[in-house]
Amino acid sequence: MQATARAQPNIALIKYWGKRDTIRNLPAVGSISITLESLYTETAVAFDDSLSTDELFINGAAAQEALPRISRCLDSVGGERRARARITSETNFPVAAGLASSASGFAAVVVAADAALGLGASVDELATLAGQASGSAARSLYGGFVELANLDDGIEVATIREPDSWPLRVVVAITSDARKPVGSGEAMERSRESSPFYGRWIEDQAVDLDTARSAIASRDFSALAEVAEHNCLKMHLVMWASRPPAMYWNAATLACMNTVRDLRASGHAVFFTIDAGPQVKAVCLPDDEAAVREALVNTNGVTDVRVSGLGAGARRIEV
Ligand code: 2P0
Repeated sequence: MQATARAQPNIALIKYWGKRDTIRNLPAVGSISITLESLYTETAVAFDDSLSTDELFINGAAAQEALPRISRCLDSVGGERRARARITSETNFPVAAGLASSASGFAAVVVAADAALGLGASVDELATLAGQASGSAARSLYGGFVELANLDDGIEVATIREPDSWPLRVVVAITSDARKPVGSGEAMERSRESSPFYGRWIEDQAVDLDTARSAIASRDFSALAEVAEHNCLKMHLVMWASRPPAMYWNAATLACMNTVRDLRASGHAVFFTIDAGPQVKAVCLPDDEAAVREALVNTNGVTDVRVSGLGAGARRIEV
């Protein structure tokens, strides 16, 4: 009745922003991401008939606020009549600060709960359950380059390129470890309801997905760089034009974007992407990693830099 899973966050290159069904948490658009290797969440789930409520600990502290979503996610795996559970989660990076902790968190929970209950659900089934809890979590069930496609009645997630066959590197510049001012779920709904650019964002996504898929298939770094930065900036402008606006950047976020553009102008293969938080993820070729890391460490306002390759999907681990 107990199991532990490890999952890594993923970084979307073509972003998920907006929901078409808030009850089932279905995304309004498809997305393409890369699963990281060296940032991770490890989650133990222990079902225990003697517990009267679920209990959640994140990095050693009781996390009451996050419990209702985790409990609903466990219900979706084990049914509402399941035993209550003690969930213990450890991450090696800041939580809820735009580093996709909900993606690795929910991916780890569904894998650990399925294993603890001995259910043997398929990876596809677990991705759907993780996606109901948090849209981006569905992608962390898979490794390498991952596409989440919208079906008429759900989602389909798959690895479209293995990590070893195009080993990009990601340099994450951390500019703040404060919790985000507004959760991404709420900010997405604001965008849908009030951003004048939302309709255009949804319409254009298929073209960006096609461009990125081709660039990944042919390992065309500059084509991927161009479409990923464009898609990222477009998503943020949808948020900025919402009422009230959702703005996740700080001054250091902009400084990092300039650092990345300067690096590219001087011949380095690197592009940036930014999610619902102020951190900047610089994606580069292995030969450019040292220069990118050095430049970001020396950018004003950067408090920490983490480097990662591309990694595997969520899986059970023995502890
Ligand atoms: C993404 N983000 O594709 C986009 C880009 C943030 C910006 O998915 O409401 O935590 O739980 O389904 O997955 C963050 O939102 O949203 C996210 P919910 P989630 O990675």
